Amino acid sequence: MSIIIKTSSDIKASEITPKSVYMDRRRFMKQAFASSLLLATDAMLPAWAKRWPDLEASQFNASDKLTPFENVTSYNNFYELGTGKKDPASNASMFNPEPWSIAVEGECNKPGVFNLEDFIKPYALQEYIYRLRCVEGWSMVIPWVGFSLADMLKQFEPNSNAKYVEFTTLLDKSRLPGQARRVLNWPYVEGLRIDEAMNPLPIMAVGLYGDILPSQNGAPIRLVVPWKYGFKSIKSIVKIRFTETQPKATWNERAPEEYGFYSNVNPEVDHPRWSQKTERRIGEPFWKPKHKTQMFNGYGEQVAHLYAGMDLVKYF
Ligand SMILES: Nc1nc2c(c(=O)[nH]1)N[C@H]1C(S)=C(S)[C@@H](COP(=O)(O)O)O[C@H]1N2
Ligand SMILES: [Mo]
Repeated sequence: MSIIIKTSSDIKASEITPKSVYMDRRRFMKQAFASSLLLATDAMLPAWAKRWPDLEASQFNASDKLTPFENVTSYNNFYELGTGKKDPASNASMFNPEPWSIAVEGECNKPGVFNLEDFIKPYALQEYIYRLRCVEGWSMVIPWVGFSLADMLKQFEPNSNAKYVEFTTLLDKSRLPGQARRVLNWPYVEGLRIDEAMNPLPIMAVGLYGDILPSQNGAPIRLVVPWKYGFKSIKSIVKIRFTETQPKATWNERAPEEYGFYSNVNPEVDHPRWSQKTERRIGEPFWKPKHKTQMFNGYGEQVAHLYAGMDLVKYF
């Protein structure tokens, strides 16, 4: 198995999208964001969205070639904005992620409701280059902007009853029109065991490619859990709840025989409809060979201990 954990300084310069492209993108996106809010100027963007010219690289970065921005933002699963892969991008302008607040509830000493800016303020944002591996058999390599989920959760002082963390997406048909159709039980809910959530890998992402998250990728704030299938990385989060019992995760509830609660990337355990042995890298030409899917998406060193003694065929 190849080692994928590298710092970004180990990555060949040719493999990285040049910073100038980031910065152009950033300018473009700011304009797009501002115009979607009917704001005229850059100066009116929220303060948290202005401070990412030179992000420090995470120590867990994957060494794969980045998936182009165009693919990352036009091939999406976000059923609240439509079930087709191109729907979330074409419907993105319907979803205005301003204003935004996040409620933290449940088994903790310091619950509260926070506006997005206050919620993000305590954390140093970093760039995390993580593969997102969808259970459907495709993957992308995305330079996220975010901060450690564990650092964030600790601020709220979970108590000893906090065995799990539950995350909930915004429920609002007027902003997420896909919720008018009952393709899933809305709102979208996901969950992690508390020790998984406290691992240093998962992040709360507020951006990609050096800028704020486009709506289709889960604006303004989402989870990214790099050793699990994509559907665990819940988008557009409005509620975080510490619970004693296992959260009723949307896809797990919908079809438990297809989508397990754990959903760790595992090439040995196939989904009933899709092999998990290989993955098609979005944005690569069709004639390029598929990539071998790695156990825990390559992060075994960081996370295998969480499942010591567990039957990963039963607890898939
Ligand atoms: N709220 C919400 N979160 C979601 C989804 C969704 O439909 N709704 N789709 C999931 C799935 S199946 C995947 S593969 C990833 C896709 O993230 P991306 O579009 O940023 O690549 O988001 C996940 N998070
Ligand atoms: Mo997915």
